[in-house]
Amino acid sequence: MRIDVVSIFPEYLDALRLSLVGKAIEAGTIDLRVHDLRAHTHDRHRTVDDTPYGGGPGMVMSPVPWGEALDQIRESDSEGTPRLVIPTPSGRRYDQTVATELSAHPWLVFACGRYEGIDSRVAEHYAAREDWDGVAEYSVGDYVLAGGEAAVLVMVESVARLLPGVLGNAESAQDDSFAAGDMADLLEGPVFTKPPEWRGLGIPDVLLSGHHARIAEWRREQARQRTETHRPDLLPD
Ligand code: JDN
Repeated sequence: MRIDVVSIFPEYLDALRLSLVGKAIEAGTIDLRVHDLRAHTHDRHRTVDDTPYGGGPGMVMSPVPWGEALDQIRESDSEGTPRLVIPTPSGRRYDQTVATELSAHPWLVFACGRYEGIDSRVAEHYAAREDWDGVAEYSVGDYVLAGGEAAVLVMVESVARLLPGVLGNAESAQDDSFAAGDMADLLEGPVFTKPPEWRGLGIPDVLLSGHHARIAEWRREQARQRTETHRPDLLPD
């Protein structure tokens, strides 16, 4: 999968070169290319923002450098068709279903906004371009960030771990909270490892019993209780 990210803080995306996503890059599973939006400005101050039409607080990102940056990315490969992904608090909620959808695309381009966001004509333009595979706007949660970079870290990591060969067997994506499978739609319950006693706290007897069916049933009940406490919206009435 090819992933391009455009930002005025390209160093913010350096974290993607660590750990799991970093290994996927080194293995060639992900081709990550990070671009500085300011490379597509032409004035002395490398300006990327301007005042909002209609008035109001803050500044809006100009469509001009965005158009240049995105067109240059598009022109770097005459074969594929990129999908444009824009993090924004006004987008569709990003969840595991969206991550799975994105993981099926061979080429994603993430546009990181700052300030009050990117001039809306950018999304409108690339949605109408036949040489692009559409545009999607996502919110990673009901809170407001200062820009799209942290949201892109979330989205790229959640997509990367779904790609074939990225996760080892030991850390299968199948039984995570929010993934499909036996514990579908339940949060994960508590987990334990050695030592068997730590600061006066032991391990639930059932986990030491060796009764696999009872362990599975206990875990299911713990998951249900955890979900009832933290995410009752996920349980059926
Ligand atoms: O997801 B966010 O809270 C978010 C905030 C901003 C953004 C993109 C995403 N661009 C400017 C603020």
